[in-house]
Amino acid sequence: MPSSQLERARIVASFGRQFYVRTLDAPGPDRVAVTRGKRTDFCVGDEVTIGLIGADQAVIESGLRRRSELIRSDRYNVKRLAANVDQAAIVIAADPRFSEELLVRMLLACAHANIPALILANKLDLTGPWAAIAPRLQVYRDLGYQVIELAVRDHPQETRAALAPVLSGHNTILMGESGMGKSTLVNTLVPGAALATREISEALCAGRHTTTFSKWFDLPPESATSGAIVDTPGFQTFGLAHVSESQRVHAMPEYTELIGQCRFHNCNHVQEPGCAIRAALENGAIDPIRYLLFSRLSGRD
Ligand SMILES: Nc1nc2c(ncn2[C@@H]2O[C@H](COP(=O)(O)OP(=O)(O)OP(=O)(O)O)[C@@H](O)[C@H]2O)c(=O)[nH]1
Ligand SMILES: [Mg+2]
Ligand SMILES: [Zn+2]
Repeated sequence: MPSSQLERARIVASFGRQFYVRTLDAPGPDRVAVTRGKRTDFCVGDEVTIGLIGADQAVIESGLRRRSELIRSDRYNVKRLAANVDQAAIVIAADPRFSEELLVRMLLACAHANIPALILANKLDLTGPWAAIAPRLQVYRDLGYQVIELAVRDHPQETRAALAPVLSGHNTILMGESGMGKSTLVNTLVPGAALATREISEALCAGRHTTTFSKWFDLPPESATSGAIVDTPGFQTFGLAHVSESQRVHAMPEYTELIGQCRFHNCNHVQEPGCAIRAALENGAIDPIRYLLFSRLSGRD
């Protein structure tokens, strides 16, 4: 059944083999969409052409070229988190205490995808646990990452004001572990986001409480002059099978200027004599926790 008229659309939610699409050129209702054949490698943010079916359904005919693609992967699977985002905001918090290993992994994935990352440190109101993470935040600031401190739940106004300059004009993916406050932040920035999420959950039969699928929200004028934000489900692992050893080293800002200075060109930066990275570690120029986390990343995951 070929569709008569094709329109450009964006995938604004993806759940298994089902999608929600929003037309790009002319306003219209968001539609449930299915793909033709077996193609399922679309993800939220993808721009596609669709054929309209009735008032509220669509079929995805083809995908348009991705300008960016953020993925995580293990030996067996590649999982696309979002396409066509130009910025990542990694949400962390003191309670539950964020995993710094996952933070390192997310930052490496962003660097590999050529997507600039910033860090949103949420739950500033939890002063006790916060004291324990404050020194770690400073390490990331010293490396050049922008770290923005937020108390999203209790200070929505301040949250919008703090984020407007960084979100305006960008398509930003929110990523991080479960319970850090990503959806709370989306609900603060986008009026009606919770309701829209419930509606999509029902349409796609994806009910449940925490976030189970990714969603694209266009930002309203009160939060940013333009741009979009993508809410994603929290995760417990973040595989980097698609990032080679050498790409990982290049994605560590404190390593980049030392690359090529080790005595052996195939140095693993662990025990080899004449290792420039070990030397920097020993004289305090490299943070020991990041060194340890990085050296523990196995080549396969
Ligand atoms: N104390 C405190 N709690 C917060 C803050 N922001 C969010 N929370 C709480 O943290 C919990 C988790 O928030 P969510 O927004 O659902 O977290 P999420 O990152 O979307 O989690 P997943 O969807 O599971 O990935 C909720 O109980 C929020 O009320 C904050 O600024 N301070
Ligand atoms: Mg959520
Ligand atoms: Zn070395």
